[in-house]
Amino acid sequence: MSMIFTLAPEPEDEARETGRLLFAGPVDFVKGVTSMAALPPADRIEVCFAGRSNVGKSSLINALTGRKTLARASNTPGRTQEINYFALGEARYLVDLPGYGYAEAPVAIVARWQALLKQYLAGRPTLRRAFVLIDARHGVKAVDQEILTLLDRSAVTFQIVLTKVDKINRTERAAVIEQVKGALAKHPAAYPQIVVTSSEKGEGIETLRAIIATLE
Ligand SMILES: Nc1nc2c(ncn2[C@@H]2O[C@H](COP(=O)(O)OP(=O)(O)OP(=O)(O)O)[C@@H](O)[C@H]2O)c(=O)[nH]1
Ligand SMILES: [Mg+2]
Repeated sequence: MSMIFTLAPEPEDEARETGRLLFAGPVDFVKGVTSMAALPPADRIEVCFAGRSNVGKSSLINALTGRKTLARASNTPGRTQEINYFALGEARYLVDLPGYGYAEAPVAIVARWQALLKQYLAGRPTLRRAFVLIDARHGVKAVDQEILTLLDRSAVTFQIVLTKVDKINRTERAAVIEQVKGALAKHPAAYPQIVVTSSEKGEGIETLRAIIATLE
């Protein structure tokens, strides 16, 4: 079977409004978790944000929720060192994950984060969709492919979100979209729509809000 990958369309008015309302409501930090045993009860749908260190996971959560400092974002790679749970209204969790592919932190610490990240991605029954963020300047790398393969094996649907598109021009944008489409071809767990975003300029944010708000 060959999959057709496209860009996520602009949301319909109704979905856009559902997304706007959900994200304009309460969003609360629940807890930071460093072991699977400490995860909150699996009692509602959750979506997570995975990606290489510094790709913009925490910034995207802040842009979605319109709160500048809800998730800790920083230019220092490895900023997010726990699995951070945010309650979005009463029926959803947003999950900010530690980055992968970060070589600078002490080896033992990186190994611990990575093990937890993999256990989480492979073993959370209520994880409804994993958003895998890809820096639009870099495209899909080998270290991303490893995570995508893990998600395939765990049968967790993942959706690619290109980040930081404000940093590239139109030609580069077209090229990276093609690269991503090619990289997704061999992944059965890939959701066929790619979301293009800029947390800085707001591009794609309403689309992503609508996607999250209308997941069932
Ligand atoms: N220009 C631009 N910069 C961005 C964007 N998103 C994030 N950044 C910057 O990229 C850097 C990393 O962002 P974070 O959101 O902390 O990245 P992260 O993926 O959470 O990083 P870790 O927690 O270390 O894995 C910060 O300096 C952000 O300001 C964007 O859309 N555009
Ligand atoms: Mg972070």
